[in-house]
Amino acid sequence: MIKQGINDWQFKQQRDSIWRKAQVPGTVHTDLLEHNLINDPFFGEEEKNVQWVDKVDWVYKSTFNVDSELASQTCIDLIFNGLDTYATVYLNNQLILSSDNMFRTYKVNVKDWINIGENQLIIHFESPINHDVMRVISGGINYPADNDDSETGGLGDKKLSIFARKAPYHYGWDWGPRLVTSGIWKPVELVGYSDIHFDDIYIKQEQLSNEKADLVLEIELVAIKEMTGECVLQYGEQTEIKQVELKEGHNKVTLPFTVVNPKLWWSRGLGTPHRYDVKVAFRKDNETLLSDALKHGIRTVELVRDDDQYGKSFYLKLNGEPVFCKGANHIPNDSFVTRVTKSRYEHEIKSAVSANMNMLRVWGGGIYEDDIFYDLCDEHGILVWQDFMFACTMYPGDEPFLNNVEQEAVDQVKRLRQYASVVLWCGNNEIDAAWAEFVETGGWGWKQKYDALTREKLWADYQALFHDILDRVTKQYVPNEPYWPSSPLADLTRDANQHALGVKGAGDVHYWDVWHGKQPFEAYNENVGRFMSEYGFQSFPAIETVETFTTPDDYAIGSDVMLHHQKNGAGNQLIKTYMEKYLPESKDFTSFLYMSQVLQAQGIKNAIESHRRHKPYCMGTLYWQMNDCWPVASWSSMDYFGRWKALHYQAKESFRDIMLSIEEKDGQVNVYAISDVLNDVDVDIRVSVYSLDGELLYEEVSAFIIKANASQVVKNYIIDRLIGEYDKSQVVLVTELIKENQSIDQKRHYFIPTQALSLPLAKVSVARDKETFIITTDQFAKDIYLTTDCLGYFSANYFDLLPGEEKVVTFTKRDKNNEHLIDVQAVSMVDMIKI
Ligand code: BMA
Repeated sequence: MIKQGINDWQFKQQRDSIWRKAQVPGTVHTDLLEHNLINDPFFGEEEKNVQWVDKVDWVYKSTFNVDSELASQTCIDLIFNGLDTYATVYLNNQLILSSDNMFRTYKVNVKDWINIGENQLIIHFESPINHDVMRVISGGINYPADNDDSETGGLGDKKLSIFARKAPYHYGWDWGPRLVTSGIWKPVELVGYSDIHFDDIYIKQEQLSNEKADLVLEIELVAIKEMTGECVLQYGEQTEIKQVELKEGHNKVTLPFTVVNPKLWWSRGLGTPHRYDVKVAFRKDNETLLSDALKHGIRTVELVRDDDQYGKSFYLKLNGEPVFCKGANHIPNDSFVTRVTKSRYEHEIKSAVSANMNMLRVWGGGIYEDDIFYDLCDEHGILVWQDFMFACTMYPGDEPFLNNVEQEAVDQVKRLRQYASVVLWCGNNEIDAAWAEFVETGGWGWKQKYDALTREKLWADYQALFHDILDRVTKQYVPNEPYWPSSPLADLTRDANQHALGVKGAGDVHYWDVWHGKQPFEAYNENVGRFMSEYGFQSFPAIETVETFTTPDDYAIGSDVMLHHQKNGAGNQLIKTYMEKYLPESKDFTSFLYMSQVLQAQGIKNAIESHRRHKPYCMGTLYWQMNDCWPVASWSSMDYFGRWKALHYQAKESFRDIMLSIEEKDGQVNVYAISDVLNDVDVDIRVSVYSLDGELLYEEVSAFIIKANASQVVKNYIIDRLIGEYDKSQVVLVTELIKENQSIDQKRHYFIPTQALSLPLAKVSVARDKETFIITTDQFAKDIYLTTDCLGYFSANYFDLLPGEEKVVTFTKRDKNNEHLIDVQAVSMVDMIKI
């Protein structure tokens, strides 16, 4: 087999004559930016000035040489791993492909058109807007895609994102700009062969027990002519060989084998994410004609939905063990995904691991992620909830569209099923609940906008897509893995019980009554479902991030530029309203950014810990959202540059595998011990009350056995008795978990909102001891904020200290080779407020 990448590219606007150098993989926008033909769309309000880019056609061309060895192969496939989106492809003036789906892989045998020596490949990208606009203008249905920012795109209310099999968020979202890209977003390559070629390699799992794993290697291969030979599988230390007779054309070879005493793949926290090294080869007469290598994790996964006293359970069993899923929703890391380097993915997944997560949901309004992402999830034991790319609107149901989606699903499932981390396939984001077919008054008011016939059609189209096609494809290609048609969804009853309207005792829940519904943070305590797959609260990124898209003149939350980087219309007002309720008033713009992060962290702490306290009733908590695709005010815990917000540090504390959580209810505090590990653990629990001056007022240490994989109340106090004559506003409850003389968790609780605390003028000090920093304070300090001039993250940040306490923190640099000695600064909330 001979492989050759097509690398030297040029691009131009269709009607222009000047060709310019292009980057492939890439997008038109990033190429224009490279040549200074547009300003950075992330700066200021520049997004508005680049809206013309998606209304014109673009052409990419590459002139490349093919040597006689490649040209003489019997079959020469030209493989397009990702064309965004409406592309017409010519090889040496011969039309070879018309494509209309950025999520599909297209393969064309170009044997008849390839030349020895120079060849020319030309790809025309039709404007996705021009391509689809007629579908609305000519009396078609105007679909309810609320996030499609057609206004900014100059299209009034015409939502076109529905028609293109292209990342929905390109058209705008409530955290993202509208940047409708075109381009070659994945590599183009030539693959020539004259004997055989692997089309697909899959290791299917049949049976798994502690003693053995029964697996089947399934290979799809193309043979140019009939031949006999042997398939050789190297699986870890073991070798399996099968004699095969191949017919000309497409063949499927299966090779069943057994791994004795298999090492299983576990998610982070439950065990090691073991993967076997696998090599698959085809040998003929002792000569290896072809070989390929991959890694494979052995695990079973089951979505358990059993009737119980509350309704129906909803949890994953990994290798037979119930897993409490902890993590966040992932969106694409950039509006221009081709800019996302391996190191950015590594930073994201390491940040998930460092924050004690074990799951990310690849949300349906973005992209099926790059292999690097899933490979990292496999490596680090991060489970993936994988949506298909459909979100927040109804979709067409014509034959060509459905066929296109079916092929997309086949391509993506076959690509992603090899990753042990991908454990759940989900049809779409929020469409079932938004439409709410079986509850007339339910949903987001979409169905009421259409006449009876259109309504019927839209729901029938929905069912064809999410209840038939995707169900069928997953059953066929991943029969042992769960498919869930929509998130959120209560059940599959085809009646009013199906929709996740409100919090129910079945299915998964997107809980937005806090934030969109303006409910207080305390509402998180009461509104817990079986699996909380979305909930969130916004904050602003840090000033260093704001500086990248503003000038100092824009430093006001209500400035045009800051408003442009806030895509949720009600967002700023919501932040202000909640802030007035919970936190003191910030003294200036930078302080407001800080305070918004503290607010977000406090809110989401409530949610996460409430969800975890409700284990095993609730078995999953994924906040909205992990990351950003540009610098913006959003629900993310990590901004566009990967800077951890206060929430990310809080998530680390609240996601600990073994931890304490304090609940205040009806004049009492309940101290919970929550464990996500599979064995009982002996600990000491220290409960103490301190005055804010640092005086110990009460202390109690008791030994305890924390039950495996459970949540339990370990201590309970009547508040009035616990704090006695002391003033509620002057004390803090500190609980600590001690294992083998090591403090493994500490949680604090104040009996009044932060806003009502009187904050003394604390002076926080930082002392360095080689690679660690020791933080102390002369007076009570709230939400101490450590900063440095280097990219990376601290082991802890936004923590409280009493005088006399010290906190030791370390810093993980993003760039390991960076020798720079970091300088750490510390401030606390009192430095941020109006006094
Ligand atoms: C959920 C998500 C996104 C959205 C977020 C915040 O509905 O699925 O569509 O960005 O809420 O509104």
